[in-house]
Amino acid sequence: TAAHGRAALRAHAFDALTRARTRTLALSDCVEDAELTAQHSPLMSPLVWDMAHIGNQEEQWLLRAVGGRAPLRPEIDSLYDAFEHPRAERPSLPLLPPNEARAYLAKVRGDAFRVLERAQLEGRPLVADGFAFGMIAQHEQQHAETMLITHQLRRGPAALTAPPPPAAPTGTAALPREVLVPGGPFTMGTDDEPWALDNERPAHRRELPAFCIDTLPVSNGAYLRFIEDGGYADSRWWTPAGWDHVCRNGLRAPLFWRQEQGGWWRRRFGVREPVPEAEPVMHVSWYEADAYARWAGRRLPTEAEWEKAARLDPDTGRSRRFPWGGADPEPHHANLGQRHLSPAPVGGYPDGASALGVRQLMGEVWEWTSSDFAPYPGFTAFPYREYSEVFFGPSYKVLRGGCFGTDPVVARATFRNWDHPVRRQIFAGFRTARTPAPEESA
Ligand code: AVJ
Ligand code: FE
Repeated sequence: TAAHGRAALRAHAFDALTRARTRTLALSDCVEDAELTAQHSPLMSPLVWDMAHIGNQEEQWLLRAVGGRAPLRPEIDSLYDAFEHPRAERPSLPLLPPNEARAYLAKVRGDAFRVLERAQLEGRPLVADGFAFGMIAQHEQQHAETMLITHQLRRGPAALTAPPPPAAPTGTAALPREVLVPGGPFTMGTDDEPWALDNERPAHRRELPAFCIDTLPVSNGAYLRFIEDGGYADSRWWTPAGWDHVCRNGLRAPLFWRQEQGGWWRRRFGVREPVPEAEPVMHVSWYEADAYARWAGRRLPTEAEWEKAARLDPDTGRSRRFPWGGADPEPHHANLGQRHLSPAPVGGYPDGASALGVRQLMGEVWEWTSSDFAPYPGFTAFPYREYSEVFFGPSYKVLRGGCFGTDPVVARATFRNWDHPVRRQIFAGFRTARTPAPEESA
């Protein structure tokens, strides 16, 4: 019945919001207050800014827009407006101190649950299917991932712990290096995923020529061969902008890597360790991913190619919700949700492979694509232009698939992330692709 459906939707929204809050508080409570107000990198906000910004977005959408309530603290809105203050400047703002940020989060959440209890969850698009509640759960989880990035940039002893991800099953060395995706149309984007955000809509047909895509993400070991072959010193592999960037900044390895004692080491969440060769490479910019692909005689996949490889079921011609099918992500499908603090070795999670046999598309590392962030045909901004629309254009490249720190409420095969091509602090890696010769795809 409709009432039963609404009760299930309410419970689903309640769970998504509650899981997000548990994570936000865990990422805040594991360090001293002085570390919450400190700026660990000019690229990031102080953690205490993310905390109150999460509460402020929730207040604006769930209490004011859905609940029709008056502002609780209108004087703080501008402090937490991401467009008014760049990240580097946020530590010098009169931010709510940690105890006030926590109290504000708790007050807003209590009221939001009362709004959720009464909301009709049908009718106007903002509340239909619980969209606003799902959007705010996704917003909080996206900021929790941002806070996880801040933790990675922070110096000092480890504050986070988690068990290591599972080892890859035996036999991964025998997997084909790449998968041939047949030419033809597929459905990109979605109309019927209730909590999909504006930039994932509408569903539309895309016609793509045949292409080959890596079965697995590029590993640290493979990337080391690019470094050792002098890849960072050879302008042939780089776009002009990428070469300029590498030279100006003296880049010679992924962020957080150091060459010491005859080998490569990395710092990860406060722990120094040898670079594990079997893990997907991470903390590389788009420029580095693009250069590696050219050195390897290949290229990055386009965003449409990535989604087709992830979603196409060749038996039905239809696009799946997830690489493995229609089922919501479970721990055996993908390394998502910060259950672990690193990606799993390449070749893992066979249960999460796509119909065409491509592995680890969801979770592990965000994957750079060659595509600029652009609207789909028929795009309409909803519910606010500042979520996606103001970022469309050549300054941002699309990333797909989510990483080990992405919550399942965000990780959809249609979800689109984007960032500047120089960014390396995000948990991003890549896989490569190529266009086959005509006789290969016949
Ligand atoms: C989609 C991850 C690029 O963090 O800038 C958070 C998500 N938008 N608050 C970001 C977002 C507004 C966004 N990304
Ligand atoms: Fe935000």
